[in-house]
Amino acid sequence: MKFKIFSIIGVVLCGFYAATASPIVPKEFYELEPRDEPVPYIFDPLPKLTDSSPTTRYYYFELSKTNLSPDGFERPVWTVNGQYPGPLIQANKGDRLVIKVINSLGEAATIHWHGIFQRKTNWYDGVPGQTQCPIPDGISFTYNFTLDQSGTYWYHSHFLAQYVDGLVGPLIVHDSKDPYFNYCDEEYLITISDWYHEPTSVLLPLRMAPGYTGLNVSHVIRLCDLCNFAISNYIFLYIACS
Ligand SMILES: *[C@@H]1O[C@H](CO)[C@@H](O)[C@H](O)[C@H]1NC(C)=O
Ligand SMILES: *[C@@H]1O[C@H](CO)[C@@H](O)[C@H](O)[C@H]1NC(C)=O
Ligand SMILES: [Cu+2]
Repeated sequence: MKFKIFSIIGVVLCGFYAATASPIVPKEFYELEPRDEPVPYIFDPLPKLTDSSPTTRYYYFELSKTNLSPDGFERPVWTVNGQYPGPLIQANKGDRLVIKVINSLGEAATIHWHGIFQRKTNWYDGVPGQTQCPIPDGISFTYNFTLDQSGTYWYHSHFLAQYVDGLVGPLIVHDSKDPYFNYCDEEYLITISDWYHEPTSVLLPLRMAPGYTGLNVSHVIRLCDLCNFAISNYIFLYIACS
């Protein structure tokens, strides 16, 4: 039986917040299971989750600016663990995620878990100036929340326009009751976003200026062009990270 599924996550425009709250230094630093090895997931099947659930899944995110060339043009990229897009987070519905974020960017940051309900853990939603103070440079902050939903999501910085500079990654929540669970051989994940050669310190003032009529998009990569190939018995998860 052949079929195709496109789980397309709608683009939600997240505002740019530049909150100036006082730094909060956590009382204790937790030692978490490191999960910082690069996981190749573009055009590789999604690694299968074998752990029994519900469980707590620990991740370690070090934010840093790293020179990368995602389209052949080298520029500083705002990364998680030196990777763009950021490392894959995979879990099952009902699991708890504990993600220790260490900010080594040289500037403040937060991570927002896009689409996650955060019921009863609103303070881990990662929106600076609304649900938390920005994580200052050199400081860590541990997010800790449960997943009572399933689907194809992503995470991104919610501070200034850092996610346009690369601070994004996929977040997949599986469901043991997924009706397509036994119908596909593999699942593939593709993230789609605009990409610029100029940092947002240049782009953002242009975007916010009166009379803005659109950026010069001659540098935008069209990753969608890569998605136009034959598939069968695969589930493709598309995440629009813009
Ligand atoms: C995460 O939150 C749960 C529930 O409040 C708590 O029991 C656990 O200790 C927390 N873990 C960390 C590492 O903060
Ligand atoms: C847009 O960028 C390209 C490449 O740098 C340049 O050749 C072109 O003149 C720019 N167009 C405008 C309207 O600025
Ligand atoms: Cu978002």
